[in-house]
This record gives sequence, structure tokens and C-alpha cells, in this order.
Amino acid sequence: MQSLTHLFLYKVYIFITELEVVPLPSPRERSREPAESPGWPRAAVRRAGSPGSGHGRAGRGRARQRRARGRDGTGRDAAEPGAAMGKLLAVALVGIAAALAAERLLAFRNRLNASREVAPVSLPNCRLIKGIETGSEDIDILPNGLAFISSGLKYPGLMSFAPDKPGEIFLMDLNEDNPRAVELRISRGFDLASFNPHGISTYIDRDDTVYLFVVNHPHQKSTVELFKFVEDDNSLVHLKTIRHDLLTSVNDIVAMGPDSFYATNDHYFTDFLLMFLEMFLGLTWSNVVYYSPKEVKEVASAFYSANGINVSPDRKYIYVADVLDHSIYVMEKHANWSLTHVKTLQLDTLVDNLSIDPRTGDIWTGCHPNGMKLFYYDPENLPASEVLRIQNILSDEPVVTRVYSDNGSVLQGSSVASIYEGKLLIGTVFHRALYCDL
Ligand SMILES: [Ca+2]
Ligand SMILES: [Ca+2]
Repeated sequence: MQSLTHLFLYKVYIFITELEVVPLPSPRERSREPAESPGWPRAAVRRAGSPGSGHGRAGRGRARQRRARGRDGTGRDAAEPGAAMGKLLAVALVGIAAALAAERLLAFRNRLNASREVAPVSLPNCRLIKGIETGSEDIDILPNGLAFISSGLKYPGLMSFAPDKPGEIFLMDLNEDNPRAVELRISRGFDLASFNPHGISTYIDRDDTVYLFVVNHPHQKSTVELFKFVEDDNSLVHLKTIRHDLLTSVNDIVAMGPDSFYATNDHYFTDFLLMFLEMFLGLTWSNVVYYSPKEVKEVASAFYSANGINVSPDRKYIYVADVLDHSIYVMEKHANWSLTHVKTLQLDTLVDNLSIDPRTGDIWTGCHPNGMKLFYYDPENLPASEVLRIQNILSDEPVVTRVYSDNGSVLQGSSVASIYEGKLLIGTVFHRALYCDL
């Protein structure tokens, strides 16, 4: 909390220091320049560099010239009452800004669920997966029990235990008694050094080809990498990199075909400070985009931060987690790929990725009970983990069950939970992965 307050105060300080009192020219000044001593009859407070303020550095130069014209030969201010008025206005504006900022800070803390602590819920026979130490942000399990795991995410503002190591995709065969995580080999022709995998999704084509879609953040950009999975070889063949102006800050995807998908943009901005400001101010500028080689369009908008996305087993509904709204949106999918809002399920936790039980249609989700602990990592106050199961989300009374919860002593920052044959695999943003019996 202390570091957040410091960051906030720093931003208020920067905001205030960049405010500039720019005098408006007097009628006399406007009519015949240069004026001898026009004084400062009125003052306008503008954001330095903002449109209309004279465009940054050049504008500041002109402002200085105007001030110089406002002084008489002795260097004294020609109109001190005007200057005092300007200062009063500036102080008033700073006061208003501080009050608004305090209100925003409170709302921001609520969106992060900053005061929530979790009571533990345990499961039998849980064990940490050997070899996964630096995250397992997303997991997708094929109907035959092969689980893909994305690992090693580096995301602005979030912890990473191996910031200089490229990310990896692991495979686990959940049919084995003691499944191991095996790193998949990735074909050449792809820049592995900058591989930074985030959300993933699989698609099985009619000819049984398995495609793996991976959200990637090379050099803090967003791309979607399309791979073909070669099981005999434990490898991924890179097919193509998808970039688009509408895919700017992608968090997760759900495949709709061999080269089409829905994607969530978790923020409007991509610059870290602007992302922070977007979250802090509570802007709802995050969206969902449909992508195919023929058409790319926004299909849902006005999220605080759209995160996990998945599809119902009958493929009629798309589920979207809004992590900062603590909710899951149910959207109906139409023939032209547009989405319409059906309902919203409100929860008391920051919902990350969504997995679907193909048999029952239940939603399984990895959640962050307290986002403050996730964003401001403190080894003395670890980010917790929480897994929810949501049954009958389309009914009037969906059933929400807390299946697993831990204060971070075992598992930190759970982001995904997927099931297969009575087993639960839980992944995390930057920590380990846990495998439990249900
Ligand atoms: Ca996913
Ligand atoms: Ca996610």
C-alpha cells in the first residue's frame, strides 16, 4: 500500500509540476503586438503540451516570451493582482484535483479488492509440478488429456522470477499417474529469444490437426503466434505471426477456427504509465476483438480490463472475465461473429482465465482474491490463490463454489484452473503450478 501511495503522490506531483500558467493576451495585445505593458488581465491553466497549449517545448518558449512582455523595464510585475488571481485559481484547481484523486484512489483500491484476505480451502493429494518455477499463466487441455501450459510471462508491473529468460510452452499428459511437464520444442524461423507467452487456446481441425494459438508479447508488443502441434515429436511448428492495429494489449484468446479467434485487450493503452493511469482512473476502455484473415472488428467494449475468454461447449456463448470488475460476462455469439450481452455474474475476486468443463459446461477460473498483493509483490505478504467453479451460469441461480484457496504459502497468484478426469491443474502468473485430486 505504501508503494502505491508513493507512486500516486509522484503522479500528482508530476501532474502539478507540468501545469503551466499561460496568460491570455489582452485585447490590446491581440490588436497590436508588441504591447508595452499589457498586464495579465486573465489567466488560463492548461496542461503543458496539450492541444491548444502551443505544442510542448515551442509553446513553453512562447509562454516565456509573453511573460517577458508582461514585465516593465524594472523587471517588476506590472499587474500583481492578476498574478495573485492566477495563483489562487491554480491552488483551487490543485485542491479539486487532490479531492478527485483521493476518490479515485479509494475506487482503485476497491477494484483491486485491496482489503480481502482468504480463508484456506484445501484439496487432497496436491503436488507442485516439477520444472515449472516461473509461471503457468494459461492452461488448455485437449479432450485426450494433453495439457498445454504457457510459462515465463513478463508483464509490465508484475513480478517475474526469471526476467531475462525467454518463455516456454510445456506439455503434460494427464493420463499418466505422475505426469511430468515437458518443454515443447519450437521450430526455427521464430524469434525464441523474445518469446513472452501469455493466454493460449487450442483448436482441433476436421482432419484432427491440433493448432495452438499463443498470445505473445515480444518487446512489450502484442502478437498472436499460430503453431501446429506435432505430438510424435513433442514440438510446435510455427505457422504465422498475427499482428493487427486492433490487437494492441492482448491478454487471452479463444480459437474459433484454424486461423480465427476472439481476443481480449486488457487495456486501451500499451505504455506502462498510461496503463496504470487507465486502471487508476477506472476507465472502461478495454474490449474484445474478433479476428479472421478476412475481417477484424471490435465485438464488445466498455470493460475495465477484459482478461480470460472462452466458449461454451455448444459454442453459442462467449464468456469474458473482467478482472477489475470481479465479474464474468456472458455474451451470445451470432452468425456474423458479433456478440450481444446476455448477463453478468458478479463475484468477489479478480477473475483471470476461464476454462470450461466440456462435459458439464461448468466454468473453472483461477482468481486473485487481492489484486493489491499481486501488483505490489511483497515476499512478506504474498499474493493468494483462489479457484472457483461456476455451475449453470445461464440459469437464474448459478452456483459458485470455492474449490481451492491458499494464502500464497503454497501457490502464489493463481490465474487459471482446468480439470481433466477428476484432477485439477492450477496455473499462476509468475509462480508454480499445482496438480490436485478433486
Ligand atoms: Ca485461454
Ligand atoms: Ca489472463
